[in-house]
Amino acid sequence: MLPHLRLCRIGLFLFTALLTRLPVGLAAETERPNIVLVMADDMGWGQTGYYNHPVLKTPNLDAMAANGLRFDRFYAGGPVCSPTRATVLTGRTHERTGVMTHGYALRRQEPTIAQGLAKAGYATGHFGKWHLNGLRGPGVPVLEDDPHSPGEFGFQEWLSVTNFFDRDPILSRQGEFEEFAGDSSEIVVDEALKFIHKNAKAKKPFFTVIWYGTPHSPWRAAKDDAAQFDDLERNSKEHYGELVAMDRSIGTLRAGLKDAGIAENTLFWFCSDNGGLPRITPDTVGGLRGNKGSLYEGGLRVPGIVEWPAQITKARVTKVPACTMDIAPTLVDIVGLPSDTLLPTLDGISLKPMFEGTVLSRPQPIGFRYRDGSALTEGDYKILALPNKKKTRYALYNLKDDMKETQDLQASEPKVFADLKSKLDKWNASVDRSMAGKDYPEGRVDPSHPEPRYWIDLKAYQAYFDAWADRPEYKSWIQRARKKK
Ligand SMILES: [Ca+2]
Repeated sequence: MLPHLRLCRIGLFLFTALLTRLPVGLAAETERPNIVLVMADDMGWGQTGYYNHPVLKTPNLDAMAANGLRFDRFYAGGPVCSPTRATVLTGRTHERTGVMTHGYALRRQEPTIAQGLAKAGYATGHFGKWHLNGLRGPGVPVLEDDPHSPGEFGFQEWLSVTNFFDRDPILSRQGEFEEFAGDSSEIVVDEALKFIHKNAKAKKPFFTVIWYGTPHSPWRAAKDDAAQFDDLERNSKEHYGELVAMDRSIGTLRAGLKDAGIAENTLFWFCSDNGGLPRITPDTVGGLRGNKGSLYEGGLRVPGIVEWPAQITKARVTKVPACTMDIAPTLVDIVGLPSDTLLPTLDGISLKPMFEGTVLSRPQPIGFRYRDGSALTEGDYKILALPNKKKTRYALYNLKDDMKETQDLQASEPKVFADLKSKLDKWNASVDRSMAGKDYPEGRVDPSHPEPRYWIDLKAYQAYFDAWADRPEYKSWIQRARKKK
């Protein structure tokens, strides 16, 4: 048995402190918070100023961390992008939701937190990369009648693109295509702020989701943003330049919330969708093992910060593991949504007690699955089960002593290994049941659920080939599609 469950008992001192603060707490409880979820695309754990990155400065993320709760062990639900996006919206590990890897559509049978919040009277908006509609290839504007658009999953307003996007993108405003100029992060933040200000003025609580296209390839930064990285090779220079703009847009967003007078009771949650990229220098993952696509820490561990001045009144850093599956259950708890808002088989837990500072450890493990491999972390330990030819190769690491996962402890700590292996087996069996559709009222997966496709194969997008033939992000794809015909 692992010593993982240690709830901190609130002492008399803390209790008194809470009582004296009651009026503030009560007000915050009766006034539902605004919610802003912001996610980077491929930003690694090491790529922040607060972890002393050797070349990148992130003054705005640093300020956010210095005013909120910083997670030092925050995990993306999957080691690549669509999977993690599915976990954010459902509170479930991605294979339960049908999102096996990038470019898979989220099953329409999955209830989302956006639907729950919309039903409870929140204004809901999605801005940026979507990648839950089953389309592969560089991001194109989402079609109005796409059965897997953000609108179909609870977002009343959306300005969205199917996948990664860069400078001067075309985005889709609920099906209307609009061309923009400038850095992609700054564009989506400016548009999200219009939505935020409109709802703040109307005194309507809002749920704003901003999913950046940065620092995913292609890497094209503004000259001024990239200039400070002149010593780096081209890709790294542009990659880091994009992160400078992204961090600036975080500053714009925080200032925008303050200007609207709503920063105090807005829960602002920042994270990345998977670990950092290889072949970028300096290192993106802060020395962890593995990169995007891996179940080692470098593929899963990402920056994570929650700022919510009304509830998180004292800045804190926590080493308690948390993950993107926790986001939806936390919001259900905080807003007081009905218990059937999400499916009952969840992988995430509410982190609300953590915001209140009363939790010192996580009451249940976190599991991960990707491409025939799986992993599970509980407390300081992590077990991995990775495919090795036709067998499974296991490993056990103590992340507290060995953050880089170099010392396999399965022989020296057989009890811990056996305990975690049995928990991993049980969790894997549960995910298998969900994959087969057993969590749905119908007891099976809707047979019309699509397989991933490339957008160049869709007639609706082929109509734009002439108009888009010279755009740098689509040029080679359109040429290839025309050759195939
Ligand atoms: Ca990504």
